Amino acid sequence: EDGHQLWLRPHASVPVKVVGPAKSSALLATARQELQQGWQGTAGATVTLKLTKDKAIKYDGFRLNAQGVQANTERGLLYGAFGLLRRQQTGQAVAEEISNPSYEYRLLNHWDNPDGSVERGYAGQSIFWRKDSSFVVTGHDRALWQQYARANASVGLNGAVINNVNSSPLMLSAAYLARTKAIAGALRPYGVRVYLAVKFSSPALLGGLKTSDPLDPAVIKWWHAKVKEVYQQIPDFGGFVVKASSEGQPGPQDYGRTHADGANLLADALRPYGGLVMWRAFVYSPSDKDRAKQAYNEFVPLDGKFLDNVIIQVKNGPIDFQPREPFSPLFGALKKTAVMPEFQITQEYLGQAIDLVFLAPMWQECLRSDTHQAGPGSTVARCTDGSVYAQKHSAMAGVSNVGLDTNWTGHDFAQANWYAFGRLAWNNQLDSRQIADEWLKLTFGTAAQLAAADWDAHFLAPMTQLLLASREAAVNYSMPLGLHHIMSATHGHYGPGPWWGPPGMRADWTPPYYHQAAANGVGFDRTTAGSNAVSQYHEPLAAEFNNPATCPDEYLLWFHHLPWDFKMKSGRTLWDELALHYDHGVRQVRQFQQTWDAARPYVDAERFAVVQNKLRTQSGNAVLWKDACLLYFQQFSHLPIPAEVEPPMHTLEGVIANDAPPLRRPAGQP
Ligand code: BDP
Repeated sequence: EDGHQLWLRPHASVPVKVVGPAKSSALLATARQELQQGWQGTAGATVTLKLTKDKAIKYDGFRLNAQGVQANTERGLLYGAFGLLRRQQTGQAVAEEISNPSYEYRLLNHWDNPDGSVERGYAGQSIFWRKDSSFVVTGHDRALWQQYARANASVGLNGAVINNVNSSPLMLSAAYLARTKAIAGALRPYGVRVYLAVKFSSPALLGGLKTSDPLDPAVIKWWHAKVKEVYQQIPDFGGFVVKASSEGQPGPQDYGRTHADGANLLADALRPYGGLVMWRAFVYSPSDKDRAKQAYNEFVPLDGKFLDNVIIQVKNGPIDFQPREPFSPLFGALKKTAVMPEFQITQEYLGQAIDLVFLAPMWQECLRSDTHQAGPGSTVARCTDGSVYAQKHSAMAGVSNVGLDTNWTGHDFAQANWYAFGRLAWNNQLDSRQIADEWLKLTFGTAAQLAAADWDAHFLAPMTQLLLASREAAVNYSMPLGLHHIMSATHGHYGPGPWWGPPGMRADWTPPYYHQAAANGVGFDRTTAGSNAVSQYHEPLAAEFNNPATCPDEYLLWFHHLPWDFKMKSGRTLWDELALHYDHGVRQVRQFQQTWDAARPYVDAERFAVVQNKLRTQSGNAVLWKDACLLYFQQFSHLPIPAEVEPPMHTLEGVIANDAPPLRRPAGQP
């Protein structure tokens, strides 16, 4: 059991007769095949796939009933087939129901580079690109892409951006477009469209033009011709994702133009073909006093200036995929522009492929946050799915954790995050508990186990608890009470680094900028007396966040700089509370180890051993975080670590020495 089958493990199926529309297509063939190889219902039953024009069905949604699946699109029939099978495999009754996706476009973003490496990838090299790229597409490539597409389709994902947002202009060259076309061909039968991340300066870098100024006629002509070339190769191409004027990437601002000028140039070229522009709002410059405010400041004045096939892609929080951030204030604030959430499935800041962290609760927290922008109930989910503001298109993106590793995601349990992302993009109201329950059943449960009396009590229930608690545990042992961005960059964002900051490094890339620890306290003052980032939130949130007495503990040090002896809602001091949170995180991971050990009889030996080992490393990581952060902050607080807290097993000097960049010795020397 190497995990390669994901949540789609083969089940002993019974015969079924699938009756479909007269016309044949690759998508319909896929739907039929899935039903035939996975059917668990009545043996010999007839399932009808029917294309309809049903107003109650939205986008690629479907209607299920005893007769089969009805949908307005072929994709809908495929999703209905998978929906039916999932209900059978997880023991849910199939009742008459309509299932509509919350978002029209549900995409993975792959941060894959043309040389086959994956930025922030922890599961091996890219499944799409290879360093040796002779551009030969092998049978193995195609098979893998198809398995990948099938997994996406099974959870309703319908798009894949197959290269890094830190994009290479090469992606739009003929050789790369040819491979992109081959990838598109493998994904198409599963309803997954390909998209590309493009570099804004491609006209100059690839096209040899003197400029990439979005208002320059030659540049406009170049993009129109390029887009035409792309659609000649890939008629159902999805569109472009752009990271512009951010972290060294070129953008319209290099030419004195706005994000709207840049996005609209591309949108205009894509529009005749039905293509989209997903323009990222992850922008910040080294100069500003509070990085958390920058995206809002840049984009709110442009509201209404974007063409209707532009969607602004906004990370869940205002900084950068931290273990916990309040929602980005752009959600709900852009009222005349389509906005889509971007989540990070790959666990850059949440333990990578080592720590077991189920991210559905984190995404649910963001989606359910009430922005109040159009009155109470204007949640992030509703502000982005078209319920609150009329927007032509809606979408959600997740930065993928997939690589060439046999189990796809590095950690067997990281598969759950891929699964969860797809399920939430389909239904942004879905509860994390249900997602955990489904995934565990599909990934670990055999038919016999699902039927056995002890499986629920001894495996499913404790493991569901573990999954649901795992994200809060990670917050507790790494960045509790609103702390953020205090990881070390020495080891690629894994592990603590509140001290981190090589000489000359820009301040907003270093932890001390974010935690502001000093003798007088800790935390980033974003109140009206500080950076005033609170004012970017709609009332009553601005007032609630602004006051430490009403600000939720989860966001306390995000919005406030408070003295070490600040009295918390619990009655304890801030220092004690911080120490207890770190300690609690460590204890939670130890509990996870015990839960997993007790699950041994219900898990195959292979996956059991791998996960057990990873939990051991995670446990050590949690202790390291706790010790490092408490000892580091203690230098400023000068307060004793509370007696209930496990005493540090590291020294601060030791941890910092270990965080130094690896020694580089000349080759051939010891
Ligand atoms: C940061 C990552 C960086 C990405 C960036 C982005 O560290 O590798 O390029 O996000 O989203 O979190 O553009």
